[in-house]
Amino acid sequence: MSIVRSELTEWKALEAHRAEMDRVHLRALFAADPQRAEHFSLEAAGWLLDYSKNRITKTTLGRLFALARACDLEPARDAMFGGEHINATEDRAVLHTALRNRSDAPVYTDGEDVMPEVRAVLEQVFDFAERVRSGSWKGHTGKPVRAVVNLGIGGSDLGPCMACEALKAFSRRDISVRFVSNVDGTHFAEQVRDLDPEQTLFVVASKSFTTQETMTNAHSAREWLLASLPEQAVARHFVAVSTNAELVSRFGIDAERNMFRFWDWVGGRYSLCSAIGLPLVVAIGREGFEQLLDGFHAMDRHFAEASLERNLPVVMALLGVWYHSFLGAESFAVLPYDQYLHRLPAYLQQADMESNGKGADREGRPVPYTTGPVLWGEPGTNGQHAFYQLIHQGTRLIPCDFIGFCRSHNALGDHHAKLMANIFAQTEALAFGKTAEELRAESTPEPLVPFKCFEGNRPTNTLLADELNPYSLGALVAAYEHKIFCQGIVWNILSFDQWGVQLGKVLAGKILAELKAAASPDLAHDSSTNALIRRFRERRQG
Ligand code: G6Q
Repeated sequence: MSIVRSELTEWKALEAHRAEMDRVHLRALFAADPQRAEHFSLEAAGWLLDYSKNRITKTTLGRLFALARACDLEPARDAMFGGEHINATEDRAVLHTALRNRSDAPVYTDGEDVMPEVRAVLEQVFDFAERVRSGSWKGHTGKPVRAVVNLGIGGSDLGPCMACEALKAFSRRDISVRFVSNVDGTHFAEQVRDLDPEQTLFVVASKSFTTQETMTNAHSAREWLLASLPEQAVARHFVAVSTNAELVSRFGIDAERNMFRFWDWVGGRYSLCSAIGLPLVVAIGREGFEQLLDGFHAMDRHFAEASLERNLPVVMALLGVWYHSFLGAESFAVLPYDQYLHRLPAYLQQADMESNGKGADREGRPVPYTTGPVLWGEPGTNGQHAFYQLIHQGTRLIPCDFIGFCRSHNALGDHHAKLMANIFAQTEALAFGKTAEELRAESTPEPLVPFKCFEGNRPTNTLLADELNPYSLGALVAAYEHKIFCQGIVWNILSFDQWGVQLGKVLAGKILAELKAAASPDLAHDSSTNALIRRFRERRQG
């Protein structure tokens, strides 16, 4: 049995340090070191991370790096890149980094180089997407595709959906790429209501090809298509991204030619660079997708090679550990100041919360400290007029990542300068606040002083890149992926399984049968669940 993390000397050193840092304000830290921004910034793969507005000193960082080393972070990182079965409960390797390996180096797992297959599937995806983009892929009646509808959920939806939104400026506008994930029929109905079946291509994206939501939507899509086209049309209007060739064929899709494979060592929430990215390739083309892979790869190499002290994902991870495990922060906000990134918080919510929302350590013991935070966020500046109040003056500590770009794709008047003025102003206000003395100096009426005071000392990171493009998006997502990995290592949890998703699925199957039963079923749930099921059965006819 390994030592519980919170028993490590390095962990205890940080606990002791917390007491010292309790009294330290960012105002004092900045006043004491005029070069603080320089001392607490680093750059990787086109991104600047300014982490100077955090409640840290060199001592804090030194102790965090010591903790990371005590947790064997570097060997753990090498084990992931090296194809070891680090997803222990599913006995699998975790090799999303192979999907964007742009070097000639082989990547081995179980004695086999996965790169030839990775490259072959990528070529198959590029070739197919190009046929859709050029119009040479025709629907059943000979018309080109004008809409691609991805049917998938979770990891088979959030990545390509987020990236298609993020990279709209690089996308073909004459082919509409849409996403249907929810089992709520409204989602499907609203996404297809203005589409022409003759010009619509469905991508059934499901690693297992058994997921209830996706298969329900796939069957509804089939019915929708066959309402106006004959059975043979399925082969021209459906393709699949899956690992399950048998079920794909049974659905009527030619698994030989129109199924795009991936592998069990690609976790759903880490699958954007696999064939799951197909709708994105249709949108931005081969060149754009390759630039995305380049960005991912550049951050992967940085993470694999840089020292912990100069390693952007490692620093982001350890700052999170500091706030969540030592300073009591329960949540973490991601605030992109770019409208194109409006789905990024939802995407990262899955990446982070499904990975590190775990309560058992690697040896199955309950962890005596808190693990992954609640991740949330909205694009700026909308959030400023909604929830920022609580971040500024509420009683909770909420570390935030502010994400921005020096250039805009839509340079209308002074919009972009205004947007960026807001991002910089927010991190400044959060760090430095406004004191009672400053308010009095401005002749604020005394009764209002307590309400207008901003304590400040609210920690933020600023992530700044020149432009939102496929490369910078890839590098950003990779940074968060590796951040999550590092935190999982420090917290000694298994970041790559998701057993917590299972229970609800099993119970929903049982209740579905009860909802559909013709005669009143014998219900053996708790009194609340029984009553809700009865009420729904009684009232659903309106
Ligand atoms: C992600 C999870 C989960 C998964 C979905 C869809 O890491 O495993 O979100 O991606 O449940 O699964 P399928 O691709 O098998 O339909």
